[in-house]
Amino acid sequence: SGESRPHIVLLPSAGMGHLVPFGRLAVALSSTHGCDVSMATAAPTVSAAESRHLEALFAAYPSVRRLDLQLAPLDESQFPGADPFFLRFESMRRSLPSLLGPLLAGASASALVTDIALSSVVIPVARDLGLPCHVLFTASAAMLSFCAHFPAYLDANNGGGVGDVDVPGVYRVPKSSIPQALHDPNHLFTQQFVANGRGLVRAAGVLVNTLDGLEPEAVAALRDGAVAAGFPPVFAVGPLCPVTFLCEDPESKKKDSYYMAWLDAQPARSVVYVSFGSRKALSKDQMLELAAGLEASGHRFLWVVKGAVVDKDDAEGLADLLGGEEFLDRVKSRALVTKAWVEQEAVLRHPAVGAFVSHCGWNSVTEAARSGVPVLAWPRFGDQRVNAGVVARAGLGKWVEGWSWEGRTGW
Ligand code: BUP
Repeated sequence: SGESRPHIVLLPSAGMGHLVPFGRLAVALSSTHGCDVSMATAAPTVSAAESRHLEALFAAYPSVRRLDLQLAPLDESQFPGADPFFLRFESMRRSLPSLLGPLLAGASASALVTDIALSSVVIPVARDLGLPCHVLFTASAAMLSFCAHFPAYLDANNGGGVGDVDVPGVYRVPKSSIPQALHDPNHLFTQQFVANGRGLVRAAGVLVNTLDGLEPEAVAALRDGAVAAGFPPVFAVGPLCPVTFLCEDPESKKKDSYYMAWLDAQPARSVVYVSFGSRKALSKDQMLELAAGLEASGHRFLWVVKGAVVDKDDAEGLADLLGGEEFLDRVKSRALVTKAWVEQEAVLRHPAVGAFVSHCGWNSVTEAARSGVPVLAWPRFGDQRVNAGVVARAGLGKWVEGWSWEGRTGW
């Protein structure tokens, strides 16, 4: 690479919802925009899916360099019951101030792009090192506007409980759509989220994986300072282009993408693809109820089942998760149910897929938008209800707000 190529160092946090867009940005900067690119990652990753994704990325794109972060151990007993991905955010946030200087001194970086989850600790360090620091916001612009405004809302609210939040220039985020953790000011995620929201104004710019046409109000309000005065430039860089390597479960690779072969055998637009993301598992009761609903629908379906929060802990067999072999037997002529990782973006582009029942993780929404598959939004946690609002407003699909995750038996 020539001396004049800028060298961009990327700092993703944890979880596939964060890593996937960082991988896409790395490949775009390196292959399309003529930049040298390094990505800093910490091993072992929280999930096996992340490790496989990173290995496939670095193997397929050797021009993207890997920088290893040696994180200091975190005393997890301080955070009983915390989500393992939030714990990784925290250990990165605590380690990065001392790790970044030495890491970047050897890397002759021109600029940094940090994940939003790390941004309030990375931006000040970058500033001390004289490096411009951009933030990659991996969720929607609607969520970015909420994140930028929420600290001011809390300040004005003076310790009162969190209710509906009017994001200036954007719209009202009803109390029911606010990520559950944010109702508790002492929650680890709330402390990270508020610090990151406050710190955003000091970034050199914010990249968001959306496009103006999808979220015109939020992008405009961020850019014209309605959400937060002095907000840095906002670049709607989405939907980030999927990279073309395959990152499948080794088991499914052996079977040569059995799910793509299965899709090949189905009529055009006849299959409902069902996935609720990589971060949280459904409860057993929810799974049984969903199975009953899918069966009763009479449609063909491809359902990706998750049995645990972190895939490494997901030992239970499919039949056990679904209460026995009977359901699988009854639907096998028109359904494929799998616990393995599928290449979702390729699934959504397959002509047999006609609809996507989705939790509305933001990457899933952008992939559906890119492939033109309508979404039936069934959000569960975190930013998903805000994203489902974008789906409904932008006409990407439907959100039946009355559908909850509480069942007849009150689980
Ligand atoms: Br599960 C699964 N295959 O089997 P989201 C997910 N994905 O390719 P999440 C697969 O992981 P956060 C699978 O295409 C998307 O790019 C999917 O990100 C891919 O949701 C990514 O949609 C998942 O944002 O993360 O996992 O809930 O909570 O961080 O949004």
